[in-house]
Amino acid sequence: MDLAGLTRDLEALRDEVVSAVAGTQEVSALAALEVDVLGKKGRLGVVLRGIGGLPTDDRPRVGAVANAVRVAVEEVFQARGVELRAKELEARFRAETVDVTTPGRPIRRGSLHPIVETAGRIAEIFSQFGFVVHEGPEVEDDLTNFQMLNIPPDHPARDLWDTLYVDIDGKLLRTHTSPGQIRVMHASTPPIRALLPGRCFRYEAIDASHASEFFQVEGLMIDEGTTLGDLRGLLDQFAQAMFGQGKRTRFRPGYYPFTEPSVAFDVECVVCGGSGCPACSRSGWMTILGAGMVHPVVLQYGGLDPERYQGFAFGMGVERIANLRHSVGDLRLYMENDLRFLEQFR
Ligand code: 2NL
Repeated sequence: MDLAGLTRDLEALRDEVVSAVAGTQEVSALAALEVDVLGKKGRLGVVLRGIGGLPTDDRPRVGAVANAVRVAVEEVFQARGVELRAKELEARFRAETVDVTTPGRPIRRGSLHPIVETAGRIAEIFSQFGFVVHEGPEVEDDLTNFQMLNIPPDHPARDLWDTLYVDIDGKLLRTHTSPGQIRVMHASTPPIRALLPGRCFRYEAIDASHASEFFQVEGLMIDEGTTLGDLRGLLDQFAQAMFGQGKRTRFRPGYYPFTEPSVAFDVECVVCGGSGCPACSRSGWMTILGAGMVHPVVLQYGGLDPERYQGFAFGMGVERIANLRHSVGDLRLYMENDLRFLEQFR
């Protein structure tokens, strides 16, 4: 190969590479082409190895041409590289664009079960009168669930509570939250203002108004000189807060072994306002809870001196209160977890 031939080859290679570079569309293709031309075993190198066969005098001139070709080729690679990288970045930006104005996917929100919500509202009202929420165990012993509440073994009053027994140490499922109140009495000194919400259990034939599990909220207040009038005033305030200002209330005589005297507390019918309707069996009144002055024997069992302290207690079924609040007619609905029912309380 002579000087003119090599020069021609170099320039032909340059022209070919320049148009090939211009035709590349991707950074990866450009990089492959660059290795093919400028790499260690690349085509420029192959041509340059021909210089060794030239007469020594010709070598500097071909060397200069070769250098100029290398510089020109490197420049087009560099320039096309800048173009292609910019193009690919632009395409990526377009593909990865986030539309920040797209509305978010809705999150399915849960809500409180109507029984939990009602128990919470009851606790909120009594907490405004200084009552503190306590909890007791669901599995109780006979002593705390019955005997300390003045319900001795084999006493006919036991028939008021059909009990579910647990197969260990004569334990049972609490039939009311009262044993929790006994525990509070043992753990505190008066003045006591305690509120006990919780799940209770009874052996029942199930229907619209009887369940084997239900929620109760019980309250207990003990101090020196506490009277039935204090109970009446407190419950009256509760009824107004729960069912509306101006509602009339009344006490009727009742019976519980753990209170003496015992009363039923009625509120003017929330449906008819007292004129009489099917909801109140035409009486104009609805019984919302039972209450009374804590029996002296129960105070003694609770470790308190009945000569010094008096107290009252009350208990209500949360399902019953929720039924009145939401006009629900069947207690079983609270346990079926049918979303068509539950979603009405969101
Ligand atoms: C009802 C009636 C009541 C009590 C619960 C109580 C607790 C102690 C002492 C005395 Cl430690 N009494 N609790 C008193 C009267 C009524 O509940 O029908 N509940 C659903």
